[in-house]
Amino acid sequence: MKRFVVTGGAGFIGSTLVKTLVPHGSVSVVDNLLTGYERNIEEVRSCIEFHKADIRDAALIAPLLKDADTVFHLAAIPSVPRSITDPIPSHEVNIDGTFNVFRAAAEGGVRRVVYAASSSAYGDTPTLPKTESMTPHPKSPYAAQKLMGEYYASVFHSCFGLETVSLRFFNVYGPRQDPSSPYSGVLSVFMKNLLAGTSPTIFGDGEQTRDFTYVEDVADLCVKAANAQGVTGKVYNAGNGGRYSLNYLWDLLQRIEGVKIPAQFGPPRAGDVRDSMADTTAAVADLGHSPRFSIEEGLRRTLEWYRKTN
Ligand code: UD2
Repeated sequence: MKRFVVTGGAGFIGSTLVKTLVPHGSVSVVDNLLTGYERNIEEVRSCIEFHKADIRDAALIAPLLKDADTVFHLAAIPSVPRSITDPIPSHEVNIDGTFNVFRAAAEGGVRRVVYAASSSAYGDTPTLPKTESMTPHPKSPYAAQKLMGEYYASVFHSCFGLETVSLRFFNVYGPRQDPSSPYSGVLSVFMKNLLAGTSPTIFGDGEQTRDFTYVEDVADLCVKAANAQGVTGKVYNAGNGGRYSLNYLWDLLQRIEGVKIPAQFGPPRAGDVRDSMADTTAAVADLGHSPRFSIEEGLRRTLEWYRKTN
């Protein structure tokens, strides 16, 4: 039986991946519960191992990763604004912690590491869609940290023979995304406002666009990246290949719910990228990426989940 380790497995994306992996092998979750919750993995708790551990602690995590078939490295302190207001923890987790994970994997005989990189690496390069061959232009500490993780993935492959694949996640949304922090992803905040009948605050004019990707499509792609041949040391976009503005999505959500709640507008956020959209050609060709969820379907499922759990 294959053994999988998911760092950040109690988080929003990680917990979805854990559920996807459970039928395929034994799954260990490594999470410090900083932004994750045990309730996210409650459904599968009896068939997984859970380790409350911080990836900044190299000695603690090394034995947990040892001899795994695949380590999915999703543990991170996400958020562009959080990395600006509080840059030290995000640096320590996203760079030092990531180094610890690659090192533990290389020394512990792990076959492959799938690394959760970020579309933020592209920055504001004017060309759309973003292709993996473009020169990165990180605009925030978070973007720089996630890019450094890609470089480490590539170097651990070339220097230490560790199989690695980096997936640049593009604005993932879906059930279990936590809307309660000032750094929460925008769609989770929109859902919370919609159900409470309150106005969201849109930073800037709302015409910025994102390639919103449903969480199950991302989890499926992680599994494909673990198994694909001829892809190690490489970086792939894990997006949908579309883009929607915040104004459009807030309108769409109001139409789905049959309500009218005007948004409020605030100043643009430091470090924000204007437009983001993935070229998925390489992920489709090399990894077999085939996203299943349209934005309407993804939003409906997500909204249903927030309604049920409210
Ligand atoms: C970045 C990355 C994404 C992922 C994520 C992790 C880009 C293009 N994307 O997402 O791939 O790594 O970081 O955190 O860099 N906003 C509002 N109101 C709110 C909250 C957000 O208007 O209440 C705006 C925000 O200013 C931004 C957009 O919504 O323009 C998306 O923000 P986000 O925090 O959901 O995600 P983003 O794009 O920083």
